[in-house]
Amino acid sequence: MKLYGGKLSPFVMRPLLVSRAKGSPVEPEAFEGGIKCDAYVAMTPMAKMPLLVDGDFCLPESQPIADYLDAVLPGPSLMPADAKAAATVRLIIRLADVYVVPNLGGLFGARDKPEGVPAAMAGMTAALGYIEHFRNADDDFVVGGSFTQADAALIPLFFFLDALDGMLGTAALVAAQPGLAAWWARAKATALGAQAVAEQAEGLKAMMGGR
Ligand SMILES: N[C@@H](CCC(=O)N[C@@H](CS)C(=O)NCC(=O)O)C(=O)O
Repeated sequence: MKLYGGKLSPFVMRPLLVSRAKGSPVEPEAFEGGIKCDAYVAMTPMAKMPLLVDGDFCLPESQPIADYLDAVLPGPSLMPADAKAAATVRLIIRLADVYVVPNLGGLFGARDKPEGVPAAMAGMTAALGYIEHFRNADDDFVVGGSFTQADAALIPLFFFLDALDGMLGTAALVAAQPGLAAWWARAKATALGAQAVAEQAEGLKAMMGGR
């Protein structure tokens, strides 16, 4: 199985975290020729990372890849057995993709498009509030007492809220949600979380060095 992409991308880190949490890491690699080359676009016309290739099966999009890896790799399932808890995991991932991700894009693009920052900050404030609303603030992990698909989705997104803090004060947005703030402090102190944060930081440094 090949997972294509770079570890800075929160969408690549999501399935990588799932594979690591299951004890069967599928480490990503760069696609030779890059993600805009004809061979890559032939496999995924969206020309984005990540892309999973398993034999002749090509699967794009972080969450379907994360779900596929959860299904085919050995190791514990990262979806709760309880139907309500599983639905909450799916809901939180959906809230992250629908509300957090676009606003993160707006914040990440602050250098090139500063006029978009106030709306992205307001959108991110709301998005974090939605997640805070639907999770149990006392849970050790995003949902429940063990690492799930929701942790794999949120950890690499929250990395950017820390990373952008010096420029935009984004850590305060997390601090305003006490349950999420406590989860994030715990998550990045775990071995899986700390490794992801360190690898994304390295990727960000390399990207900034190239600008
Ligand atoms: N919805 C996609 C988003 C993937 C995505 O936007 N990937 C970015 C990297 S963070 C990318 O490949 N960007 C390159 C481009 O858009 O040209 C997913 O969840 O996998």
